[in-house]
Amino acid sequence: MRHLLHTSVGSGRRPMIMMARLGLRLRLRNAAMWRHAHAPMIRPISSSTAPSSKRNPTVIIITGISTALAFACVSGFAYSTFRRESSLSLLGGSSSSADQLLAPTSHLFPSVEYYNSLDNEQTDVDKLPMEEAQLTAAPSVPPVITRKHPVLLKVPLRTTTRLSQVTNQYKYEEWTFNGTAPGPFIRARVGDVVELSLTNNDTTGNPHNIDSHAFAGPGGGSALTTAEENETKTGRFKLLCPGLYIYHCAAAPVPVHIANGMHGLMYVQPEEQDLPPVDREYYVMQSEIYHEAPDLDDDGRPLDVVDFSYPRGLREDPNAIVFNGRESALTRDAPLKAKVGETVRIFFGNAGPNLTSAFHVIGTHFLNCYRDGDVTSPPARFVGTTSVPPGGTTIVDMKMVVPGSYTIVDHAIFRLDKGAVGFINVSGPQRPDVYVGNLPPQPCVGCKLHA
Ligand SMILES: [Cu+2]
Repeated sequence: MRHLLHTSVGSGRRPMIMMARLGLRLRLRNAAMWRHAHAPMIRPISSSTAPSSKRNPTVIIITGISTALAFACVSGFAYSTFRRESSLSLLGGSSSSADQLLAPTSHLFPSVEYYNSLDNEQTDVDKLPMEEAQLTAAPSVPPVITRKHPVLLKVPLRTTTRLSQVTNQYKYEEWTFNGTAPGPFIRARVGDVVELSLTNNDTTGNPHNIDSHAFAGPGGGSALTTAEENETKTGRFKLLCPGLYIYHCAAAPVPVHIANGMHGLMYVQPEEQDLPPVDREYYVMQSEIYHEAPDLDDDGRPLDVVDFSYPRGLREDPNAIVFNGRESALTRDAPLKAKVGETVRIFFGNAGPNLTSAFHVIGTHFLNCYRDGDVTSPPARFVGTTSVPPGGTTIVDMKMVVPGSYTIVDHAIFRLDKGAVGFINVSGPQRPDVYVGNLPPQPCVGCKLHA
C-alpha cells in the first residue's frame, strides 16, 4: 500500500512538473517568435527614457498584488483569530471544555503515516495481550481507550430475534446482535486485532454474519463469519484505519437483515491523539422500518404485530424512520441528558437501508463535525446540518449553553411524522444574555419537535 501511495503521489506530481516545463518552453518560444515577427517595431529603450522599476507597469502590478496578498494573509489570520476568540467568548468565555473542543487539529495528520507502517508490518498475534471488548447498548458508548499499545480484542456477538414495540402502534420481530437493535457499540484502537466470534442463536434458521466497514478484506469479514443456526464462526481482523464505521449483517438477502435491525457502530480510535475529551458521549443510529399492513384477528380487528415488507423496501417507502431502533427510543423512553456548560458528543450512524439523513440537532451547533466519521482530518466547525448516507457515519461535538430541550432530527423534516425525533434535555441555569424573549417560552400546540 505504501508503494501504491508513493506511486500515486509520484505519478501525480511528475506530469504536473512536465506540463509546467512544457508550458514555460511554449511561452518562451512564443515570445521569441513574437519578437522576431515584430522586430522592426521594437525599439531599444535608452537609459534616459527608460522608466524606473517603480514606473514599470508590470512591476507596479506585481508589487500591488504582493502587497494585497500580504495584507490579505495578515488580516485573514487576525480575523480568524478574532472569530475563534469571539466564538469561544459566546460559548462561555474561557471555558476549558469549549477551548479543548476547538483546539487546533494539525496533530491528527500523523495517523496517515501510521497507516503505512500498520499496512506493512506483520503482527505476531500470539504476542499481543488479550482484552475483552467492553460492549454497550445504544445510547451508551464504551469509555475512551487509554492504552498506548495494540491488543487482541475479543468481540463476542450473538444473533437472536425478539418481538419489539418498534412504533407506537405496532410490534415487529427484530433481528438483533446481542439482543439489541441497533447492535452494541464496539470501541477499539487502530492496530488492534479484533477477534470477532459470531454465534447464531436465531431459531428461524437464517444464517448471519458481520460485514464491518472497519475491516480490510473481501466482504468486510462476512465470508469468514457466516454462521448457520447454533454455529459459531470466528475471524481475526487487524484494524488499519481509524474512524467511525458501520457494521452490519451481510447474509442474503442483505437488505432484509439490515432493515430488521442487524447493524451497529464500531469506533476505531487513532493510535495517539484521540478526539478531544467531552463530558458525555452518546450513540445514535438512524434506520428505517418497512412493514406490511397488519393481519386481522378472528373478530376482524387489526393485529398489533406487523411483518417486514420487501415491496416497500424496494420502493424506498418506509413506514417508520427511527433513532436507536424504535419510535420514542430517545423521546418518551430515554431522552439523552446533559447540563448547561457540558460538552456532548454524538457518534451517529445511518443504517438506512435506503435514505440519506440530514442530521441536525435543533437549537445547537456542531462545534466539531467529523464528517463521514473521519477523525484524521481537521473537523468542520460550527456546522448546522450534515448529510449522512446509508452505511455512513458522523461524529459531532456540541456545547450546551442554554437549558431546555434540544431536538435530534433528520432535517428531511416530514420524517418527524415517521418517528425521526429524539431529545437532549439540558438542565441548569438560564442564559438570558444568549437566549431570551419578552415572555416565557411556550411550545406551539401539537408540536412534535419540542418537549
Ligand atoms: Cu443477518
